[in-house]
Amino acid sequence: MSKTIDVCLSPELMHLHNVQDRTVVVVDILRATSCMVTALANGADSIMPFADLEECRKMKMRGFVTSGEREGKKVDGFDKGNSPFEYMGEEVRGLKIAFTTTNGTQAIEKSKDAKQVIIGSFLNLTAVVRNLLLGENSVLIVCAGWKGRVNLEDTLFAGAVVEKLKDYLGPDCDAPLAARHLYNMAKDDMSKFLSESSHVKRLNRLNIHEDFEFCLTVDKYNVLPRLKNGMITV
Ligand code: 3SL
Repeated sequence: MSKTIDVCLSPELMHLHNVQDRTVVVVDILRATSCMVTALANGADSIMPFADLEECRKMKMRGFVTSGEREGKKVDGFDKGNSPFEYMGEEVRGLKIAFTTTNGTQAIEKSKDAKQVIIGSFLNLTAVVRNLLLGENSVLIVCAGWKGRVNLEDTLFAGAVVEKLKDYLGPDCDAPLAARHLYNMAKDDMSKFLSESSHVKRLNRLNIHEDFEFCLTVDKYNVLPRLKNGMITV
C-alpha cells in the first residue's frame, strides 16, 4: 500500500486522526521543537517532555534540569527558558532535561500513541524528510499552533516537508496541499512572510527577535530526535 501524508493544523484537531500506524512529526518552530533539536544536537543526553508544569518542576528532585516557558517567559524557579541560545555549547552536554511549554509539549503529549514520534524543525528539516522518505509508515505532521489556534510558522514547516515529499507521498486531504502552497509562497523570504504573524509579534514584544531568525535556519543540525518511552533522544 502506498504511503500518504497528512497535516494536523492544530492539536485541537487530533481527534480526527488515527496515529497508531503513522509516523508523527511534532513541530513547534517558535520555539519548543527548535530548542529540543538544538539541545540534542549540542549533546544533551535526553529530554523528557511534560504537558503539566508542576509535574515538570518535580523532576528537579530527580536530577533533571528544568526547562520551558509559560507565555514565552522562563518559569519561576526553572533552570532554563525556551530560547535555543540557552541550549548550545559545552554546558548542555550530557544534560537530562525536563521540558514544558505552552504548546509544543502539549502537542507531543497528544501524539504519543503514534507508531513513531519524531521532533521536527527547520533546523533539522532534511533529517526529518529523509526519515519519512525511507520509513514504511504514512505520515502525520502535528502543528503545535498557539493555544489551539493555527499558526503560520508551523504550517510553513509542514508545507516544506510536503513539498519535499510530493513525488513520493500523496496528500490525505487538503491540509497538506494548503500548507505546501503556503510554503511555496513564503520560501524565498520566510522571515518577511512571517513578520505579521501573531507569534512573531509576541516574541518581538519579549525582545527576542534573534530567536525567530535562528529558528528559521534550515538544516543547521543533522539530528533526528525521537520519542520513546516518554523520553526524547537522538
Ligand atoms: O508554545 C510553546 O511551546 C513555546 O514554544 C512558545 S514560546 O515561543 O516560548 O512563546
